Amino acid sequence: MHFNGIAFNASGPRDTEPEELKALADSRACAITTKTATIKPRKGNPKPRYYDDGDNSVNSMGLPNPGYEEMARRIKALKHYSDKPVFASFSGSPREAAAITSAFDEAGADVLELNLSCPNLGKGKTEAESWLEGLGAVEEATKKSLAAKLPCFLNACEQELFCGVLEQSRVKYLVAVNSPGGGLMLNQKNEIALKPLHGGYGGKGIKALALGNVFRYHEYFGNKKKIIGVGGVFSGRDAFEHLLVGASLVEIGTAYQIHGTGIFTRVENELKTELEKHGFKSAGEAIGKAIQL
Ligand code: RRO
Repeated sequence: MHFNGIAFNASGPRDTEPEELKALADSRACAITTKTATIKPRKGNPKPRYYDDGDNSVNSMGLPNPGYEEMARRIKALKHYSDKPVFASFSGSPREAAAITSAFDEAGADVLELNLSCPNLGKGKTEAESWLEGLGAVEEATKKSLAAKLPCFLNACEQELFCGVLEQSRVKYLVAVNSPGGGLMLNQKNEIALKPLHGGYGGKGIKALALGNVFRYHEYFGNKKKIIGVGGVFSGRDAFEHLLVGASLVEIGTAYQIHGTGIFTRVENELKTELEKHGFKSAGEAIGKAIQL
């Protein structure tokens, strides 16, 4: 699989409708992630369900999506239009996950991305056992590369428990991190910005947590897994920091929602300058090169 760059979109913002996927294909994004799909179509939560202040966001989308059968048709059309790698995100019980995996595999998706870390579902499945089951079902359903969209861990013990599960699986891409749940923002009118009150928190404020998670995965797995850093990437410097702690690719969520596809051009251009400034000949050379005091 070839990535013509290091930055692409995180699952969630502007990646459901055919015209949004086409815009990603036409952009500098080096791959395309599709919105997490479920077995049945979902309307999602009541609006307002997204809010940002230019730096940070909260969302309580509630997994709105057209269902996996329609998403498979959109992935197929996207693969006819573009040769960029497509990461097809999905969520569900092990049985549902297996059915969705087969459909997305057949539609031409390059990487099957299991999302069991949505902060806005009643039972946010962040237990290691549910991952074991889900990954097992997905592994049986496809021979293609697998990715896991991981929750934002706040402590090392819990993250290491998951590392044990991931070690037993053939997941190749660790996508870290999903939005930590329980965020709340107020708008300028002093209103709680989201109808469901709380939501997943994204943007500049989670960069430190994302870097912390990426660093631990890199310490644990070295080169055995590829880490995709997600959280607070607005600039080339942010992407560079993700590389330094161990990511080999980065995904952009809140900044893509706010700035549109131009963010990928900006991050790639600024990263080039940043790498040169610090004496790295390529992005690959910078991976895991953070200096420890
Ligand atoms: O749709 C959502 O509410 C959502 C999902 Br599936 C997710 O994985 N992460 C997020 O912040 N929102």
